[in-house]
Amino acid sequence: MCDVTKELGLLRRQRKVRTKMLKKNVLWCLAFCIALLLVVPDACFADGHGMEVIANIDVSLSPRQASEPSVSYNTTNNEFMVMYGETGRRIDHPEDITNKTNYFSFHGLRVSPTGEFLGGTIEIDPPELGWKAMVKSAYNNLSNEYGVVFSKGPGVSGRKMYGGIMDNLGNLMHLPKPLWPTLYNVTHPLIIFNPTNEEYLAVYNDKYVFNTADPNIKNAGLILDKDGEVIGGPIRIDGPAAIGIEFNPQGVYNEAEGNYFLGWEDYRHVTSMWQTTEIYGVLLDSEGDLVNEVPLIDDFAFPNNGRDQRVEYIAYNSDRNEYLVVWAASAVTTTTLPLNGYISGRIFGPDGMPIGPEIIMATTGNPSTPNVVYVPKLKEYFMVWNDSREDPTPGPGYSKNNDIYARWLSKDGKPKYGEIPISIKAGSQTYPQVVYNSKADNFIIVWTDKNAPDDYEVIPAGGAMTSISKGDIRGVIYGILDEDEDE
Ligand SMILES: [Ca+2]
Ligand SMILES: [Ca+2]
Ligand SMILES: [Ca+2]
Repeated sequence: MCDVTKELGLLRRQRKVRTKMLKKNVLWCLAFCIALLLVVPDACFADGHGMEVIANIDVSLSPRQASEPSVSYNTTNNEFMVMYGETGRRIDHPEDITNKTNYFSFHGLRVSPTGEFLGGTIEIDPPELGWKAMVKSAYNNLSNEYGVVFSKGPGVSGRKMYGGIMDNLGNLMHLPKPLWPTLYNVTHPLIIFNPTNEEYLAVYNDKYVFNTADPNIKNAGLILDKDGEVIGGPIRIDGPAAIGIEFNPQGVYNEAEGNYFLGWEDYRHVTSMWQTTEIYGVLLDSEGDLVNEVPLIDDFAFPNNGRDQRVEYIAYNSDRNEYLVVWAASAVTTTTLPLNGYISGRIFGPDGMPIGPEIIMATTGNPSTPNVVYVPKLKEYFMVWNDSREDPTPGPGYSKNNDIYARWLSKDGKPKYGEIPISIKAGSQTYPQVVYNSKADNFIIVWTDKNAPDDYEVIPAGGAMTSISKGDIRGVIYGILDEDEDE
């Protein structure tokens, strides 16, 4: 007994000494961090939360040209669904004797929270001649299925929007089919799940949908039931005062309010897409009826017609019932405005009205294509983008060396901590998409890597605005390492 008491006393003393030392070390560390922070902000924990890349994910390294990745998160199975398009010659097509023909296909891949592939590559739409672009999915948590949309047609022009339903393992339950006729060409397909009615809103750009005399590209929406059948629309996604070109609709469904909040690039003050643009938005109720249209940013009355705002993206903050809308802005003329390209954004309330001023979030290297999510656990937003800071001769929008960066934003949308390099490689890494996994508290970030030297030679294809370049789809799981796995 006596020995045990002695030992316990010794242990207690040792623990005291260790605790003292630990306290001392912690104090030293704190003092060091505070001193560093005074000199170099964000020196301690540049990423703010001690997160790091958990796994690199090579989604598609095929010799064909892969592009336009999209992701959704399956809350039931706790896994990600990544989708992307592929283009290029296919030597397995005997009729393609010269190997000089592009075949377009869409694929999917299920990815675990730690970055493992679950099953093989899913064929969403088989290799075919013609033209296909932008496959997107929305997760239906009530049926554990995905709504899938994409645009497809005989060429760059004349594409229709296709929609179908896929189960959680990647089996097509309702094969993608044309959802609506077009007199022109469908671009920017998007699908949003509405859990209130268990239906989807499929959004797209097309001409002549509502008025065959109007030559402007407009937003349109179709309401799909849970099996992918069109049960409503086409509905207008704008207000009665909206005139002019509308482009690139993005949006979310707000279950608390029972409505949709959507935004788009709006050219109501000008006559062409080469002129300065604004971002407008609408609230639609759960049936798709207009509640109100709001300017998300319209600075056309400013000197030199303000700035140009494009490629907006919307995240929903479930704690404050608010939205963060981000976009890439650039000066129309750099002679009077100091900044060239930057990413900025603004917080909006549940009524779609702005809360607080415009906030500038990233300024280095003409940043663009922002993509953002809200993280309830930390009550912050996490944003990714591409920029060309490493390009010695950057050109606006078409840099040959883009990289992927990320950063945390406060609940008010203000930049926090430092910028986080996600992929800095030779060549261009572009178009990052981020999705948050609320169960594992980590993110998947995927992008197109145009540095794909092993790709087949690109076969030139017609079309003014769309071009094909070599590409793979890569990504990372970014988060906090599981301590059990670390041991
Ligand atoms: Ca503007
Ligand atoms: Ca790069
Ligand atoms: Ca490739």
